[in-house]
Amino acid sequence: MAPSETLVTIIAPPALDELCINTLRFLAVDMVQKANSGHPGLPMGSAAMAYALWDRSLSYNPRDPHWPDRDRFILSAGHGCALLYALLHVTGFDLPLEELKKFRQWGSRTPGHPEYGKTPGVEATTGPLGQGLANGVGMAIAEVALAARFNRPGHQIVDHFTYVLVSDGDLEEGISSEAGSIAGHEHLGKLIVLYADNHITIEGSTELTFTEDRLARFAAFGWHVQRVERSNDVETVALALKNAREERDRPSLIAVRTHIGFGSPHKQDTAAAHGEALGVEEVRLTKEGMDWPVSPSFHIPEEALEHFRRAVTRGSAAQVEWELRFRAFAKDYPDLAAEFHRVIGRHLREGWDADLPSFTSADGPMATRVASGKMIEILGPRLPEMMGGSADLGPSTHTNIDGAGNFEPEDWAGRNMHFGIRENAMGAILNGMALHRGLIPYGGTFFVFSDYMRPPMRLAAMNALPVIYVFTHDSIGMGEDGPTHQPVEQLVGLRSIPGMVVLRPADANETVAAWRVAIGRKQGPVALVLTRQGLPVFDLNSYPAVPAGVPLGGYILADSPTIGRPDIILIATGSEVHLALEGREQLLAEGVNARVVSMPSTNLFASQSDDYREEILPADVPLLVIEAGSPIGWQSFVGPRIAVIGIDTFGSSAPGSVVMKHYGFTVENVCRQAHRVLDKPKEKVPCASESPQTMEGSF
Ligand SMILES: Cc1ncc(C[n+]2csc(CCOP(=O)(O)OP(=O)(O)O)c2C)c(N)n1
Repeated sequence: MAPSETLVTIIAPPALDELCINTLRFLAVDMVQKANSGHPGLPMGSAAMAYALWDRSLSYNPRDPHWPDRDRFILSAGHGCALLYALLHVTGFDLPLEELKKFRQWGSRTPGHPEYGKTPGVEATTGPLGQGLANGVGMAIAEVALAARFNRPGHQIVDHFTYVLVSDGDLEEGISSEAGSIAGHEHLGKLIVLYADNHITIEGSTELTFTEDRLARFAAFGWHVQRVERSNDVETVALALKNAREERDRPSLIAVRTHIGFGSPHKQDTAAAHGEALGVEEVRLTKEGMDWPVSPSFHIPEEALEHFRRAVTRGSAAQVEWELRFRAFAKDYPDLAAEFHRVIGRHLREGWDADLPSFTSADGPMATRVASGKMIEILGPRLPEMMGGSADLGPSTHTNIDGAGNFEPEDWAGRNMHFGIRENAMGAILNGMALHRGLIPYGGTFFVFSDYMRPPMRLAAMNALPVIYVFTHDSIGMGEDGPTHQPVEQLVGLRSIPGMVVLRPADANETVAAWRVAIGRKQGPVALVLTRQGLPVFDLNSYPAVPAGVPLGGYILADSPTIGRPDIILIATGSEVHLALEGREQLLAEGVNARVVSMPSTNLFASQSDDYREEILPADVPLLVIEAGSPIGWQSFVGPRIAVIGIDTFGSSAPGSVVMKHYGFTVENVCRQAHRVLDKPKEKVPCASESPQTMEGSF
């Protein structure tokens, strides 16, 4: 284990540096005070190290926050966002002082935690502690992957650092170990993490809960670690940053002994500096104690502003220098340069979806996970920006791109990622890769373990990030592993995330169409929910509606137009669509005209026009939903009568077909429930169910 270096100097910060640092501190103090809400402590304590980074290391252009080769900076401790907003304002980003005065107010560009897309210069939405650190790992992975793909001898067009500022909370969260372990393993030397080691969290001292040697922990992950004893010692922080930049073989963690609420006579080094404004009197005392004018608030000394604003010329020069380098690169490698622009702009290659396979019944039975694997094999070579893998379940999730190599320290050009059994970090790393741009990231695991990566999936949806999840073993139908591995409530859980598109295809051809939707969706994540077990394949001759129907979320798979309006509509998703088709046959034989609607994505269906939805599900026709998952959520499909054959308990360990049968997923039960729906008087649909697995009622 590498010992940590402790850097101590005795140089007092020069007056200008101090002025700049205090400008950041008091802007943050005033923002929180005016809003009477927020966290002043971290900004006050970390202003000096943030200043050292932004003034001495970070390469960025306030006038073009999206310049591709800028350094990335993520404030993982998002609750300290007043510091970030202050930095963005003074350095010249499009964030006027007025916005700082509207901190945490309706419609402002200064929300309570940094939100990607809302504030120029904010690289990631942060707030859920630990996620930002793992986003940084994802960005650093994207950087080396793109460098491996595009850089050529004499042409370094991808060459930037990723910086993250973390707090105790970030490092306490388990995801920091998952992400730290991957970063160390992958030797991500251009990832540099500043740690605000202030010994305080909300409940008090870190002595309460957090006493391990953090630097030793990260050293054990393979990181280069340094300690800076005095937070206000800009030169020493700058030196530590320089050391970190020179260390190319290992990611760096720099623990800086900061003091929460620095300068506040009654709140420094206490949890009281956390989560609430200092108070008018304490603000006054703090400003007086640091020779700062008590009023007006939001004071920015001219010399400080002038110094900060040099970032604009410095940043423009850095960008121009890069553009010149890019021009030289484009001259020598025009195709590669065009390709770089294409992937950074998230444009898909012309013809990427030409001649996608159509499977026939002779190919079946085929699990949708297998069909998905075939699609990844086909799309991988067509879209070299596809990069992903699995949380140690590759052979099951079929997420490998054959011949694309493994992403590993010896070969960062490899596109098959091995995330290890680290779902939470996998999700956040995928987000970081998507935020960086230049890649289409995807990650797989068993559907039930999507619960372990729900926090980053939620953020992917919030940030409209094009991340693709490949979730297999999608229901109790996966069988023997039993209830711990059999998802029940995951479908409704994912569908309930705003902006998440969940697609549960019913066969190989729906899977092809689902992948087409997933790749084509440039704004927002897509979860593909796939079977372990083999399923029959819909011949496109018999079911021509499949390719056009899947993108609409729900469509008529089988109908009897000659018989006229259906008596009942069977809505099913995934493997249960086949059961619905069998049930329909049986019902027809019994004189009931049933329509089968395949509904691979309720989210996509819900976004169709009223007319289309009415065409598929006429309001006056009873519905029977068949889905091996929680029935919750289907109430939005309001019909005169609706019943759901679903699951409102956990699964059981047994072969999949046996479990399905015992839980009511049989033709007999489909027909029985259909008759019950039809036989009921319109107004009275009882909520009682005969078996715990079958829920029905009028929603
Ligand atoms: C995952 C998660 N859990 C809980 C919180 C609520 N929370 C906000 S800040 C914080 C802890 C603050 O302590 P620290 O991380 O050391 O920050 P500092 O005291 O330096 O401001 C907590 C628990 C959160 N933001 N994210």
